[in-house]
Amino acid sequence: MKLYYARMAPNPDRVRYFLQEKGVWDQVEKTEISIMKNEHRTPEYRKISPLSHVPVLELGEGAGLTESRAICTYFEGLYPEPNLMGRDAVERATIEMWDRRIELGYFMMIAGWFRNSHPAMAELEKPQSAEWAGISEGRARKAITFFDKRLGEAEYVAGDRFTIADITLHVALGFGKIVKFKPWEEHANLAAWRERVSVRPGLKI
Ligand SMILES: N[C@@H](CCC(=O)N[C@@H](CS)C(=O)NCC(=O)O)C(=O)O
Repeated sequence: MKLYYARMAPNPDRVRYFLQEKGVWDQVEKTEISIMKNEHRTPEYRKISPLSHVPVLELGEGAGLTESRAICTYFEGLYPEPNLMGRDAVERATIEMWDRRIELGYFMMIAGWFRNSHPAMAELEKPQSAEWAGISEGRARKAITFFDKRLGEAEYVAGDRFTIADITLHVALGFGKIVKFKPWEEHANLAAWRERVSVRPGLKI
């Protein structure tokens, strides 16, 4: 088993924080891929990641996982404690619902905003679309008010304990800094939650 990951990239970071929370990040064999050097687009790498994405968890004999959440699900199975994805049917479904709301409703909007507006992405995002960037920005700003409200009702994103949904939000907020979006400066519930989670040893950079 080998994890292909990149530094300072949100999807690989989601897996890294997950494994740090599990306390097993240092035990997993890893290969670092540089996106800026286009190492994820070589024919060799495409054999394990047909979409040229990081992260990838290579499982041997041609099998591999190329979605960050699927990689987390695999590690949750290998290392069940501390539990980050739910203990019973209702909790698993609730955590997945919140995690996907963050991923699809916020994280992806930050990605669309960043990739379509930042000069550093011109090479990777062809064509860049200023209109798409603007729409994504608007949706990200709207979505975060929903999550701020949620965090006024619950201590953590999916309820009363820390889960993968908090990791996804933590990653997405960090990602937003690249477009200078720091919504915790204007949303008090988000700010209080951020204080709570960012001191966790598993979420350190
Ligand atoms: N849905 C995938 C997305 C993976 C993804 O887009 N990774 C980015 C890094 S954060 C990437 O590989 N980008 C390279 C590119 O766009 O060329 C996941 O959750 O792992």
